[in-house]
Amino acid sequence: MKTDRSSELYQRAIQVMPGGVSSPVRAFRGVGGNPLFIQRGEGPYLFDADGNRYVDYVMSWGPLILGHAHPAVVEAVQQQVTKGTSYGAPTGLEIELAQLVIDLMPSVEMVRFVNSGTEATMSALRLARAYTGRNKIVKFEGCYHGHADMLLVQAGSGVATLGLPDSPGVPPGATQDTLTAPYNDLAAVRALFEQFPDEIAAVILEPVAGNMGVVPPVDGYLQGLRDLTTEYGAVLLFDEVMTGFRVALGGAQAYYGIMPDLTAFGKVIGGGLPVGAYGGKKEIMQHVAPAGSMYQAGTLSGNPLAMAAGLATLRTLAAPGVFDRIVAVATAIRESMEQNAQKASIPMQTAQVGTMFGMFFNANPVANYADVKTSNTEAFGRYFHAMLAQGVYMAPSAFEAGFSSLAHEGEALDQTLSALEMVFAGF
Ligand code: KE4
Repeated sequence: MKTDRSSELYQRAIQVMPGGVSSPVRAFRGVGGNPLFIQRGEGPYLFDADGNRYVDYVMSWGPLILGHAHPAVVEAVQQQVTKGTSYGAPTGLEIELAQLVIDLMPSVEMVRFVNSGTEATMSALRLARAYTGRNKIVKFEGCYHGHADMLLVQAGSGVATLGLPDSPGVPPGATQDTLTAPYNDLAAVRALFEQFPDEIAAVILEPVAGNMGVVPPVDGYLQGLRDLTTEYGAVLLFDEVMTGFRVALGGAQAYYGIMPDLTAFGKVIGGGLPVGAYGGKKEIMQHVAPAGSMYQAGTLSGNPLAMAAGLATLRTLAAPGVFDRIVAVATAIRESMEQNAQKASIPMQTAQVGTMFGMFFNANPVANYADVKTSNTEAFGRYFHAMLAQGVYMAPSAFEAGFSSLAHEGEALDQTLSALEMVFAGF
């Protein structure tokens, strides 16, 4: 691929933006080389500044479950923008999207909109602390919940990709109440509750971990966390920013049949525009200002453009048969990875839950962050660039997930399966 224009843009970008990007994981640090600069997206494709076309499985890190520039989303945003971009006052659009989230998500009775997944988890944890009157929180090694100070502890995603020992600038006071445990280890969580029986406000987790690669919960794990948090009076908080509307239409809570007390949302809920949300039991949500006294606010929260994009996305996604078609794409890719790796005797673990998928260059099963770190990230870098050379854009990090969309059926999927066959045969 000729990428001279991307290289020129990168040289300019690093002069005016740290690392030349607006978010670290976009910088290719985990796979080597410089990032491609994108001019447009269309259906399953990204087109870079040099005019190269790629089948895209990053999908803006999850939001674009219908593909790039889906007509329903474009139409909704075009209609809305002619009425202005933001009012700073309530709109009917927020009611409609809140009701749709409540209809789709089994545990959610009330919703507050924010502008990102970070805001959603940060606000939901403040609410859990306000509701319980407790300060400690439990998170899991390798899970990433956005960049709020208290959560930048043994985090996944870009923190893992860059191999950061957590982050400078986070004062000890911000993380002194953040307890961590290995993912998929119930005994470790029980031990924390036995050590701090009436101090833990919430347990927050990705119900399917997607920021250390894809690591599903082992049987009984989510139910065990539900039982422990109920026993000790702590809030069970599902961070469904990535899994929401993606592992199932009703998220991981529908897929596994576990009811959290609070849920954080992002990504798909905004259809590619900046939307986050948190929601759950009315009894808890009523503590949020101005109904209650737990303060949280946002100039652009519930923005009408973003609401319109989210509504168009979820309504299209909820139509009969649509979600299953998107799952079928992810299944075809995961199966192809397994078959081609086996044919080429490449040690590989794959994972897939609904429309998100991942793989590790690892001969052994992967159930937590310590296992993930025994994977071959050098091989992942070679795989990433070999796929890119075949015109397939996977996540530029071994600690991320792949995302299928409604647009990937047909030619784009065929190109992907051929690329996987070629790359693994020549690995
Ligand atoms: P945002 O603040 O980036 O909208 O959401 C934070 C977040 C919270 N919870 C989960 C489970 C998430 O996956 C994320 C964001 N994910 C990363 C990468 N998987 C977004 C990409 C980026 O950081 O640029």
